Amino acid sequence: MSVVITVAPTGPIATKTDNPSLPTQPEEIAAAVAEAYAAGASVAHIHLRDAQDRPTADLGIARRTMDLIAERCPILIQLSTGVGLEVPFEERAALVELRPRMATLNPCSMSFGAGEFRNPPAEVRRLAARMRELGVKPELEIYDTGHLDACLRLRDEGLLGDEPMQFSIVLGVAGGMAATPENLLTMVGRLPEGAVWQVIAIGRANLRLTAMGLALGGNARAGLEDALYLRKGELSPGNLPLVERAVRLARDLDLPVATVAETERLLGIAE
Ligand code: KMH
Ligand code: ZN
Repeated sequence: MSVVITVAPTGPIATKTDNPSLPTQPEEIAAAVAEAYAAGASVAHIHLRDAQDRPTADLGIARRTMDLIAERCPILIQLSTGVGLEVPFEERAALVELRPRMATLNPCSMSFGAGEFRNPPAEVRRLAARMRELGVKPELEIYDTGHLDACLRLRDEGLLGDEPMQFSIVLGVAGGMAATPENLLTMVGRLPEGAVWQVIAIGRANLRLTAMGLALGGNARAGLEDALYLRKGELSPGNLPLVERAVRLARDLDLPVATVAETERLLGIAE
């Protein structure tokens, strides 16, 4: 079975002060994604920033970024509807109207570092239903065991569209599960039959838990959204070294890296 590599070039929190190589503007993000595609990534998880580098759900910026990426490579675009903690849910949800191939769906509210990540149940259900209508595949972001149960309820209500369910097991956000091997094993053991999944391990545990995820049959995500450092004390000089490392890990485990067409088939989104 091939492994899907997702690049996550920019998240909602870090700034160029944290890592000067962080791409924030549409051209920078598109360039980083194109390099990651050439290295083996078949999915790009996209957060947007405004001209002041603040997280935004501005539809013009999103459209321009999607266009710039599409001009450069055929990678599958997954827009983040997480966007940023200060952005209202309705603005975040409107991003799916651009019909990216995929978008994230965060099922529950939670503390998130020093802030609050608001995902009220009624709004989550509305967004899930709209994504199903538009044919936008959800990537379900689960930061705790109860988040998985919330996703199973959405599935049981028929709100998630076609199988397979696609999960990101997020470990290491202050407010969610800690980034430990035990937590990863617990979550993987509870996933429904046939689910597609990857680990998002934030910060220092990123490399080890990404490797563990691959060994357990998961996909992998790499990029500055999840890890600003290549190793202790060494800032990553861009997204490419992180993506190349994930590709290398997969190949060293004798796991072929999925092309875009293979990824579409694995996720059930072939056109
Ligand atoms: N930033 C990660 C902790 C999203 O964008 O919707 C989770 C994430 C969620 O990638
Ligand atoms: Zn994200």
